[in-house]
Amino acid sequence: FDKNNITVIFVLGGPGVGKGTQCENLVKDYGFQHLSAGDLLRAEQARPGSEFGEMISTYIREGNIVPMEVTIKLLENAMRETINNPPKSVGWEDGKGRFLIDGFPRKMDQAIEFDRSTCESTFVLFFSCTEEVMLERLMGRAKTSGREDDNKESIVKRFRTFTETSMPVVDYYRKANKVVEVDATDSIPAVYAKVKVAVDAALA
Ligand code: UP5
Ligand code: MG
Repeated sequence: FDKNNITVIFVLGGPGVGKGTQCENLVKDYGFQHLSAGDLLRAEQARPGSEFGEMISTYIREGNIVPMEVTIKLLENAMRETINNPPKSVGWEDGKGRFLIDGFPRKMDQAIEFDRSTCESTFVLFFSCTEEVMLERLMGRAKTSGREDDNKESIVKRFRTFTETSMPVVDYYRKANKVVEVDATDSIPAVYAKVKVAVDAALA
């Protein structure tokens, strides 16, 4: 596909900070196609006959980052599929398109490879709050999510991977002046109000 017609926003932040929740809001108002790397990996894991199923399951339970070849291929396939069958929503007129890539890139090798070979992001929306707040949100969601990694043991590992492996990616984009940081401690609507200001500025 033609990178010049595509707007990509990376949505980053710790486990349970609210990336998926805020992306849903943005989809409604701005017509973004929302691609969560974690959701794509979980779908691949559940796909009958997938050669990666077991491997993905182990990585996710341990809070580790799945090798980038798998994740990048899933993202590219999903992007291509959307571009070939574009939604009839704002932002998708005249062959143009816009994506929110949620929870990716979360390791330096992924960031460099995706920027080089797939597409660069317009900016990075980075949500921050304390681990205490994230833990509370994840334990709340655990009651209904059915996610294999929504348990105390996996959550602690996810926090560590985020700090050690994913924060360097945020810092890398910060140096490139691409990061818009939004404090995600407030209520969902209050956070979204700040997100809208950031996105309006970026798309202007
Ligand atoms: N909630 C949300 N916002 C709130 C607010 N402002 N106030 C009060 N409550 C709020 O939200 C979590 C919960 O909090 C929900 O119940 C929500 O209602 C509430 P959600 O929007 O789901 O948070 P999100 O940040 O999306 O949390 P998620 O658990 O999805 O983040 P992770 O980054 O941990 O998970 P992800 O699915 O991205 O990745 C999972 C795993 O996949 C990784 O650990 C890794 O093993 C693997 N992975 C890779 O290997 N490579 C990748 O590139 C990506 C993932
Ligand atoms: Mg999510």
